[in-house]
Amino acid sequence: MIANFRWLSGLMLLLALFLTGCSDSSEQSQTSTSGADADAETEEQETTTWRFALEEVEGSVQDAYAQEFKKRIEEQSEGAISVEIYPYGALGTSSQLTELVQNGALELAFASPGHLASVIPEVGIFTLHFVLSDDNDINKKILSSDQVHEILQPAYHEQNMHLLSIVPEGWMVWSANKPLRTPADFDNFKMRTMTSPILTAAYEAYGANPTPKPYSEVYSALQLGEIDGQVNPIFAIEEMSFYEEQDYLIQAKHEQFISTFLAGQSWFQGLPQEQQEMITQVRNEMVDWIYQEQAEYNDERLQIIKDAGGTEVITLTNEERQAFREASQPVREMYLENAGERGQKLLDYVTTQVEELTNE
Ligand code: 6CS
Repeated sequence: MIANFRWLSGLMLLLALFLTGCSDSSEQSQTSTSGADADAETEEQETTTWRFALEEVEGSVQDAYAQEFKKRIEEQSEGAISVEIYPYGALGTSSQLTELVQNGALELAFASPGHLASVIPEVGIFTLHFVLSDDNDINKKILSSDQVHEILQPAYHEQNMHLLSIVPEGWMVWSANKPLRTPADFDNFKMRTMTSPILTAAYEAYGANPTPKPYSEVYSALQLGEIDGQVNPIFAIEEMSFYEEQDYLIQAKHEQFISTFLAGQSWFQGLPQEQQEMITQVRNEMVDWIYQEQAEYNDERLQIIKDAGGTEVITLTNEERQAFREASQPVREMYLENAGERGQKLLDYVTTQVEELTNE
């Protein structure tokens, strides 16, 4: 777990980020002198650093994405750009990372709708249950489409952020201290959720008692019995050791965990055209890559949990899922109240596409 001292060092790092401001090393070396020092500095001046913060620890799906992005950008820029990755715990909570990007203290970050919908209600669509397809090939086509990006982009721009990619991280799985097979099983169940109100409404619809908390507090809340369960993709349940504190994992395929990869809008707009194009090209080329990679991560980690023993894995039948599907429908109204016309357009587009692509 992320110990307090890591948060303290994170705070110090944050302070340093604010004090140094833009990461372009040329800005920091204006007092160059002569000789070998000057040569070394000239070399240093040619490298620009892009800081990329994650909501997850090393070894996670976000880390895999960031490492691959870093490799591709550094290769394509032939060393002119260096991508520095800050895993979860180095800087702050998801909401704090979003603020850092908005303020220009960070260039790149992940921001998951489960937290981000508090700032951009439109992305709350990705926390609604049973909206996306059961088939991830269909979800890939929809989520990487220009249409979805074009609907969402103005909402990101209004918050001084630029949406780069919508990244899947696997099916959400409930971990619990009892089997959860019907909405009635959720009655008063203390379910830890991410912090957006749209997400908490999704669990209120089942009769649960949603308990929003930052990611870093989930393990101790389970240990102390402050919550009865939580929901995350399998890879996260394994790497954050949540399964050690829970007796059941329930696969309802009710929601795909989606994150969004974003940049500061002012920063992105200020980049030279060729660098903007390089980012767009790399993110396009990584769509197939991340869908495959996350599936492998989740399969491997499920096996680790099964091998460890002590956790029963339950997969809901289609009939059992149907009861949750029906109970989840009223939450769409709340989403639309929050997300307005743009939310309506997005929900209409996604649901129509799911239907059309399923019937193809
Ligand atoms: O549950 C959460 O808060 C987090 N879960 C994952 C898998 N990624 C980031 C997010 O903050």
